Amino acid sequence: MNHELIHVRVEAEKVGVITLNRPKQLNALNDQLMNELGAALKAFDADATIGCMVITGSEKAFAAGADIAAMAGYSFADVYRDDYITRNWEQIRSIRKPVIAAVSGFALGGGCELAMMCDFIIAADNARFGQPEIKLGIIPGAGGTQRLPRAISKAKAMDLALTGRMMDAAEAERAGLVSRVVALDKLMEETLAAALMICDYSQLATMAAKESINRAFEGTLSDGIMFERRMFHALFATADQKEGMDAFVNKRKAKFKNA
Ligand code: DAK
Repeated sequence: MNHELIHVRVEAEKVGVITLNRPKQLNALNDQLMNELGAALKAFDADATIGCMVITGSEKAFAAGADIAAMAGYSFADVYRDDYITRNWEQIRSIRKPVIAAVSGFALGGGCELAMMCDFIIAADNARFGQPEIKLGIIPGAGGTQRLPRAISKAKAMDLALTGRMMDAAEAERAGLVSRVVALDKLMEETLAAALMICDYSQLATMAAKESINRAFEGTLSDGIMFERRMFHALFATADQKEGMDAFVNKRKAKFKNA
């Protein structure tokens, strides 16, 4: 597959790594980049050898938001008629395997929203998160007003979205937006170690865990618990459950077959 605005590679034959690559624009997200990202994620999701994906950017910017220059001239009629950027921003939501965001530098506006669409965020100590759209006379448009309060509380989400200020990595970790903060020069090493760990588990179980946790954000607690219970029961129909428990009982390392 040919990509111009992203780099795509496979690590250790099982982790799909996508690097956003518009360095001059701090990885500002335009239509082409989002199309390429969606296509690469879907290709990895369909590839049985891939167990986990990583999206990352540059040291200076994960992504500084949607491309403001590309958006500036649009009218309401343009964006409403064309369902502006919705069609290719939502593709990540259909990905079933785990996706980790490895964030260094700026993750602003759509960049912060893209990171939040991933399953979890590992941040470098220079990462800075924010929803500065208010400074442009708009509001977050790719889920920021919905995912941010769920991730970090209403108070902090309001603070970020209404003042447009940035939050550093330490604050983001305290607030629960990122799962861990690591030194900048260790970001990919730590993220790949997490991804490889995930790849070694049963894909059936990792997908079920992802699907179940995502349910927590979609419906009621009792529906979520019931969904989890059924997924839990269903995993007893897999060879991987037999393998995992047999390996534990016999004090050996499990070898999962995704079956
Ligand atoms: N778009 C386009 N270009 C950008 C950009 C962006 N978001 N961010 C930076 N750049 C460009 C700059 O224009 C500059 O280009 P040149 O002047 O060199 O040609 C280059 O990147 C370097 O930027 P700076 O010179 O400004 O670098 P600094 O280190 O001084 O500052 C900064 C870095 C990140 C603080 C600053 O660039 C900045 O404030 N950038 C804008 C951040 C921002 O406002 N982001 C939110 C954009 S609105 C939706 C989906 C998504 C969205 C909405 C709807 N749907 C699904 C419906 C998302 C909206 C947004 O993200």
